[in-house]
Amino acid sequence: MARIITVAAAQMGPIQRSDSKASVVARMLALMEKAHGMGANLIIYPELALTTFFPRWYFADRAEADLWFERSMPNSDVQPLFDRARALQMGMSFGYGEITPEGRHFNTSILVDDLGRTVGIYRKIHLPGHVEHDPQRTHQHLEKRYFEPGDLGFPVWRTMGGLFGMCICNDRRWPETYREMGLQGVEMVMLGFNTPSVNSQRASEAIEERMFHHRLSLQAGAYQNATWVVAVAKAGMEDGHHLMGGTLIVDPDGHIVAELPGEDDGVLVHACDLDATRFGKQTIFDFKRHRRIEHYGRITSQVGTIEPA
Ligand code: CDT
Repeated sequence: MARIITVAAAQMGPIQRSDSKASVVARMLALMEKAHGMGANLIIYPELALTTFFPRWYFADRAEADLWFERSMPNSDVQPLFDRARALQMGMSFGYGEITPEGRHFNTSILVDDLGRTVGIYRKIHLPGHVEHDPQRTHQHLEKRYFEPGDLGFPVWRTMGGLFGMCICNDRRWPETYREMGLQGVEMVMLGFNTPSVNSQRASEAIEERMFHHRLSLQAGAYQNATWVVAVAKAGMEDGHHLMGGTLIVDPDGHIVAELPGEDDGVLVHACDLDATRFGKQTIFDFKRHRRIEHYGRITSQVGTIEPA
């Protein structure tokens, strides 16, 4: 029997720096209602879904950026989302800036099940960009300034009838991300992203090329680990900077089965059969039979490239 989860990838248009959190939550609630009307039982929102992509702003005093972070989750600002998702019996995932009671900062996503229980959080591991203001770039990308690398690894949770994992934006470009989850049998990888449509260090790398790398990474990760991948954009012109769209769903054979056009708030719904992961996991990517870990030592013992003499 098929194990169907009907997933809604809830793309968000731009969030300006001046937008209130209440207005953002109202937009997320509208997307949730739409997703419910389309039969979804799991809704996935983007990375840093509650705010503008604030790592593009340089604050000499890092503490000034703390206003973009959440000190607890849920909290009164987002409680309406949790309440409505639970009433609709819809699972939910979204990204936010997390500040812990000890004052640590992470780029985080939460997963809540269809009964309103927090299943777990994931903290972004691959942080792109730089620490200090860089005048050579056309725009700043200061994730390394405002966040610590995640400290929770890549967990996979058994919930809502399947095996679910999360990653965030730049993580999707790294094969290790998917393989860590693949080795735990993941059946659906959920991720949100904020991707500038131009490379800040190479103007010739524009949206077509960026979209190509986006799809390439997601499709390879899905195929090589026989898993569904759901990728959700925050898109459009945000505070004068353009973020690309590209919200899409990839099946466990690596095919894009649904893709949302445009850069506005919108919902992409697809019925995903988690049993469609079985064939790949039992044949060409049956890790137990085929992996040769005696030859993979560099992957965990070495960070950068070391060329032969
Ligand atoms: N949010 C995020 O991780 N964005 C990056 C931009 C890379 S350019 C510094 C991405 O990989 O899409």
